[in-house]
Amino acid sequence: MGEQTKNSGSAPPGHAAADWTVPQNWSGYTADQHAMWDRLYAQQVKLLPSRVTPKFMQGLETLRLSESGIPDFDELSERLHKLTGWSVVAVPGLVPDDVFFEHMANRRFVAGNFIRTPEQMDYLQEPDVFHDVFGHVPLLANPVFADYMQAYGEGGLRAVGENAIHHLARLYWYTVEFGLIREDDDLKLYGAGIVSSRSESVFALDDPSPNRIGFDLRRLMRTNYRIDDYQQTYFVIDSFEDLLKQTLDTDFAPIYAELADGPDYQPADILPTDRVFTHGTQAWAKRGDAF
Ligand code: HBI
Ligand code: FE
Repeated sequence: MGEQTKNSGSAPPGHAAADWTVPQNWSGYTADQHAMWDRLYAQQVKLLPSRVTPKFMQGLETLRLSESGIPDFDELSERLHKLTGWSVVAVPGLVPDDVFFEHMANRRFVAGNFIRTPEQMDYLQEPDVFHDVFGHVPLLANPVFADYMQAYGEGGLRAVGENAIHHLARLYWYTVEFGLIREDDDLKLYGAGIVSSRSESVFALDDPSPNRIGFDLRRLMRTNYRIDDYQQTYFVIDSFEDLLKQTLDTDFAPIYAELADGPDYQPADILPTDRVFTHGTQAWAKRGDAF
C-alpha cells in the first residue's frame, strides 16, 4: 500500500542495509507460503480480466507472473529491467518516505518479502509480496506508467524538502493505489490496492456506493482518504500518458503553498466543478457496522 508514513531519518533494522533492502531469501519460503501466493493469484485472475486495464494483464503475461509460487525477485527484475529499466528489491516492511522515494527515483520498486497468513487473506496493513508484486509490478512493465512512477519518486524527494509529503501522498494513494482509468468509454481498474484485493476489485467498479470522478490534480491533493475501509471516492484518469504529462508539466511548489491554506475535502465530497462519472449513494460507508 502506501498509506502509512514513516519519519524520514529513522534507522533500518539490524538485518537490513543502509538503504533498507534485505535479501529476498527466496529459498526460505515454505510450501504453504508459495501456496498462499497461488491461491491469491488464482482468485484475482478470475476476477480481473474484464475489469482491469489490458495493460495490467499484458504486464502479468510478459513478466510471466503466474500461479507457480512467489516470484524470485532476481529473475523478475531481469525480465522487468529489459522492458523498462525497473527492478524489484526486497524490504522488511514499510520504509521511511525519503528512502521509498529515493528507490523509486532510481527505478527500484521496494517490495515486502513476506506473505500474508491465511487469517489475513482479505486484509492486512503492511504491504506484503502479493500486494507489492502482483499489485504494483505488472504496470512497471508499461513504459508510460514506469516513467510516471519514477517521476513520482523524484517529486517525492523534492516534497521532502518542502514539507509537502502529506499532499503528495494523496496523489500516490488516488492513482497508484486506488486509481481507475477510462478506456473506450468504460471504467477500468489500475490501482494496486484495488487489483490485489478480491472484494475491492468488485466494489471499486460495480458498487453504487462510491463516487467516481474525473482526475483533477489540485482537487485530489486536497482530498483526505480512508485507510480503514473501501474508498468513498475513486478518481478516474483519461490515460497514463495524460497522468504522466500532468505530473511532469506541473510545478508542484506553488501548489503546495496554495494547499497549505486549506480547505481539505472529505472523502465523499462532490464539488460543483467535479466531472462526475458516478454520484455514489455512500450506502456502504453509511452501513453502520464495522468493516
Ligand atoms: N514503504 N514498503 C513501503 N511501501 C510503501 O508503499 C510505502 C513505504 N513507505 C512510504 C510510503 N509508501 C508512502 O509515503 C508513499 O505512499 C507516499
Ligand atoms: Fe501499494
